[in-house]
Amino acid sequence: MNDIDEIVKGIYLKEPRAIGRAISIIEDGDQRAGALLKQINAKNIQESTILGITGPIGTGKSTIINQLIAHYRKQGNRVGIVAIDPSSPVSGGAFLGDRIRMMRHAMDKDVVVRSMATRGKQGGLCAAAAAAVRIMICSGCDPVIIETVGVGQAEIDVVRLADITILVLAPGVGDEIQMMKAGIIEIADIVVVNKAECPGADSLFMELENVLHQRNCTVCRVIAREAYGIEKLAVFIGVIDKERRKSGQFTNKRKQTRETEIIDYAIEMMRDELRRRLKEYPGNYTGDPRTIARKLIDDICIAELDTSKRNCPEVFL
Ligand SMILES: Nc1nc2c(ncn2[C@@H]2O[C@H](COP(=O)(O)OP(=O)(O)O)[C@@H](O)[C@H]2O)c(=O)[nH]1
Ligand SMILES: [Mg+2]
Repeated sequence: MNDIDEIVKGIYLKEPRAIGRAISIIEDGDQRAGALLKQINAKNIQESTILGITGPIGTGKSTIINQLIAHYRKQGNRVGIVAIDPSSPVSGGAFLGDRIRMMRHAMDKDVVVRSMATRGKQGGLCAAAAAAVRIMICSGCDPVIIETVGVGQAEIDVVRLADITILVLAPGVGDEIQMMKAGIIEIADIVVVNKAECPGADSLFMELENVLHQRNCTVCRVIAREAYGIEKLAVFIGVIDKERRKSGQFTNKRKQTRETEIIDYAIEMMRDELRRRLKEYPGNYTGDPRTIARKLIDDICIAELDTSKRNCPEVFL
């Protein structure tokens, strides 16, 4: 048995080391990644729900996640967490803080935590995060929670992997208006006003209700530190999940995510191939760029007919 088989077996047996190694193989772009991903095909992939939790740093995302973990563990569910670390020098401390807070569940084998850095991985982050989610689902996690700071395109892309997106805001923390501009608020299914005991929470709540009342988006008040509002939040999540599964919206969204992923992969593969071919292109690319582009693509298509075997990673949810 080669070690990929060993790792795959370990994932299904819920072995933390196998799960950790598998995610590293994907994250590092190890050449065994393709072989590994081919074997990660959980039949239950549609049964697990993926939650995206996003919002500015310091609003209480990690605290809420800890409370949600406790909630789902009480129900007997195994929980996965993929924390996307913005890896700026400033957030180094915040990231460490996350780990410490997660320690509450550190001894629990049915809580799988993995953080991933965004640094230098804009393109590949989404694929790696998707793979990590999938590996966790294969190991029996439901739900899998993705935590990300909702800034930048990379993070928005990651949030799109989620079936249900929760935006966490808090009075006096972060720039809410900026979040709205960033479009994160557009994709939120639930907006949480955390730190509800703090001054400014009520006006933030009302402002959000005003902005969001035309949209089918729930706003709820939470005091994560005291677990206040967590049960209610979990009920909202459960209701949305149930409704979407019943209406077919759940499957549709997964299909859309899958399509986007396939296209991203195809473009990535094309880009490398085009660069390579362009280097070998005779002349100085004089003439109409569009015509040259067409010719390059036609050449690839002709070459493709001759090669049946292509290395094609599969990271589908
Ligand atoms: N006052 C108050 N502080 C909170 C609450 N929830 C979390 N915090 C604090 O807010 C800070 C940031 O929380 P954290 O969960 O790390 O936020 P994240 O950066 O969004 O993950 C921490 O010091 C928490 O203890 C709350 O309900 N009320
Ligand atoms: Mg955090």
